[in-house]
Order: sequence, then structure tokens, then C-alpha cells
Amino acid sequence: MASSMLSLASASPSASLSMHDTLKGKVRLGSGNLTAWFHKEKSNPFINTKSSGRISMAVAVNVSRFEGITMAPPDPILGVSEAFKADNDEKKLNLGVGAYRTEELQPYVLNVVKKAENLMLERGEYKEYLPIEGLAAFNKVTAELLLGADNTVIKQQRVATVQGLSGTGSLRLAAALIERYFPGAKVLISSPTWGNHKNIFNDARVPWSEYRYYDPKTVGLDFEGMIADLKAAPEGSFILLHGCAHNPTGIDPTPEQWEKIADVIQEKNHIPFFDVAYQGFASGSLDADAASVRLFAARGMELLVAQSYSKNLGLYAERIGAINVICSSVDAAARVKSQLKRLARPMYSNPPVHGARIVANVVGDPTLFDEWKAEMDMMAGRIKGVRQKLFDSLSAKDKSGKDWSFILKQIGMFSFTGLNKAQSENMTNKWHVYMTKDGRISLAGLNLAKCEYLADAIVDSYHNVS
Ligand code: PLA
Repeated sequence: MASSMLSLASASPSASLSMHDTLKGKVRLGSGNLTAWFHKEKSNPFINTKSSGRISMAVAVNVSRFEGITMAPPDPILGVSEAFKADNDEKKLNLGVGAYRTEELQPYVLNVVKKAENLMLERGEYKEYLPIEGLAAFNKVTAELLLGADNTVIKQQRVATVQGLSGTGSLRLAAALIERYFPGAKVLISSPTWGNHKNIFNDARVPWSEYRYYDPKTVGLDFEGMIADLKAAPEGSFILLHGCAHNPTGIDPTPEQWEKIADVIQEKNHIPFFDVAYQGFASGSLDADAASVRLFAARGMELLVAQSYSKNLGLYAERIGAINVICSSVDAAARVKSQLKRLARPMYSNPPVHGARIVANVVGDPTLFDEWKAEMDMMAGRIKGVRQKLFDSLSAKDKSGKDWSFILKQIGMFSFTGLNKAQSENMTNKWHVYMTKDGRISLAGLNLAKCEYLADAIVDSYHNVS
């Protein structure tokens, strides 16, 4: 009975209960039947009426009004870090979340970030609210970093840029825009994709479906399948694309394939929607990694681009990113920006300033910008070194003749090992290697010293678990 009441209560926005209200019997639940039922004290599960002589007291019994809320499953990516923390084995290795670690497997704060923070202290910068759209200096440099400062779309002021709560918050804001102004429009996402994409569109109530992307047979891109699915999608769909370093597969289209993808998207009047969470982390070059987005912009297409500074500037917890909407006119860009602000205001009001200042200081200062590029090159280089060593170790240890060279073809922070769920579970349960159950490992959390151990774990899981 309690749970049927709870589900009704949670469905009605007017039905917020306080213990005070229930004890006074003043409950209004917005449902005639329920109100009537609640007034019958005898059947009220929250109130136990005791009568002794002339004194009657109402005592709340220990039944939570959240009884009907079931336990949510752990997050498939961030939940891995929680499980890792709880493991006391000294061999344990966290290859779950994509967070860069040093060769000593310690978290890393970039030197340019420390310098930018010192600058902020020296300048004595204030902490007052930012405008809803974020820090102007940040919005300027973030669009320039993405598109190139001399891009026509920037010169013509056709880009609506709004600072977001990192990549996730920026995607979520764009999803809200789609839900509000393109009712019923579908978003097509790659199969597979970053797990949170589905959550974001589900929560924003935006319908989505998948297009083919990864081909397990070739351990590469299913380009024909992808093109066929984009062609078959309803005209005017949003096509979510990973700008570079596709997560989780580490497989990106070639420049020629990007051109063909753009052809189909244009033919079908689709709207490209880029998620750029790893600019600079795929190749080590910020410009090379933005080539896909720039190619679409150069065709005069309208597009959405979510950006994140979690990985490339290591600003994970600062929650700094942006949503850019490239429009065909200045006027449309101004209107889109005004509506993005309108969506942001009741969600989180305005974004945090700290990370925005760091990005503005680093990207806006030629010396710091060069230092950043060098540090990013170092981080991307370390991951490449680990990737090579893992491949060498696997090839040396696996006597079955299996070809592991696909690992070298993947780019970015991750390797998609091809291990299935049971094999991935064996990696964790037997070898204390924490990773997502789709077989993805974060090479950013691996060092040279642990490559052989990891190779032993992979060879065992691959050959001895089906
Ligand atoms: N888009 C993609 C493709 C991502 O992989 C991630 C992060 C984001 C957006 C959002 O990151 P942000 O909100 O921090 O900017 N993916 C991580 C972390 C690194 C995560 O799942 O939140 C991952 O391990 O897949």
C-alpha cells in the first residue's frame, strides 16, 4: 500500500509531503481517492495511533516515504572507480575511467594549469556570478580553438557559443535544445558509443537510435554499414559523431571517409552533432584533431559541437566545456544563443568560473598556449608508448598466433580489447584489473611497468574464459 501511494505521490508535482503535514493530517495529494484514504488514520502506514486514557499520540513509524525507490545500478564507467577503491590487493590497476595518470600512476595537474591559476591569484580575480552564457574570454577562445581563429564562421559571427558544465553538461544542453525546438527529431548515435550518450538523450526525452560503426570481424570501422544507416535515417535527423578518438573503439574515419559521411549528411538534410571530448589527445595536435569538425564547417553546414577540457587540460573536476552551434546566419546564431541561455538558467543558472579562466588564460596567452601543446604532446606520447609496449607484451606472451596489431591501429586514451563481458569480469575478479565490461581499457591509467602483468591478464581471460 505504501508503495502504491509513493508512486502516485511522485507522479504528482503537487504531492510533496512533510512529516509535519502528515502528522497534522493536512495532506493534499492531488488525488481524490488518495486524500480520502490518507485521512483515515487507521490505514495510514506512517502513523501509529496509541490511545491511553484521554491522551492520544501519533508516532511516526519507521517506514520511509522513499520506500518505492529501488536501488540504481552502479554507473558502468564511474562505478568502476568505486569498485577499484574498495579492492585492497596491491596488484590492482584502474583502467576504467579515461583519466590521465603519470608513469607513476598518479593524477597529473598540467604545469600550464598551475601557471594559469597563479595568474588568477596575482590578478585577484573575483568570484561573482558569470553571465548565463559563461565567461566571454573563454567563449571566444574555445570557439577559436575548435574552428581556427580565422574561420569564416567565426569572422561572420555565426557561432553561438555557450559555456557548459564540461562535455556532459554541454551535450545535455544541446539535447534540451533539440527536445524543445525539434520535437520528435531523432538523434543517431554510433554502435557502440560512450555509455552516457544514451542516458543524456533518454533524460532529455530525445528519441535516439544507433548506426553501425564498429565491425568486430575486422576490428575496424563498418563504413558501409554506417553510410547505409545514415542514408536510411529519417531526413533531418541529428547525427552524433565523435570528432576524434572515438570512445570506446579508438577507431576514427579516414579523411576520405569523413568527406563521404559529410556527403550523406548533406544529401539527407541531417544535422551533424559533434562530441569533441579529446581534442589534442588523438594525434597530439589540436588542429589535426579538429579537422573533422572544420571539414563540415567549411561546407557551410549548420552543426552542433560539444567541447570538453577534462582530458586535454586535465580539468576533469572543474567541469569546463562548451556547446557551439554553427548557424547559417548571424541572426539565427543570436536567437539560438538566447534560447540556450534560457534553457541553462533554470537548470544551473550560470556556469563555474574557475576552469573557464584557466582555459582563457592558457589559450589566450601565446607562451602558455605553446607550453600546453608541448605538455599535451607529452601525455599523448606516453599513451602511445604504453600502447606499443602492451602490443609487444601480448605478442610475446600469446603463443596462439592471434594477431593483436589492431591495438596499434586504435587512437586516443582507450583500447577496445575485444574481450567480452565474462572475460572482462575475469580481468577484474581474478587479476584485479578494473575496466568497463565492454572490453575497453584506459591506456591513460597504465604504465610501462604494468604492461606485462596486463598482457598476462588479457591472454588468460581471452583464451580461458569464453
Ligand atoms: N564525450 C565522450 C565521448 C566522453 O568519452 C566523455 C568522458 C565525455 C563526453 C564527457 O566528459 P566530461 O563531462 O568530463 O567533459 N568519458 C570518460 C569519463 C573519460 C566519463 O565516462 O564520464 C570515460 O571514461 O569514458
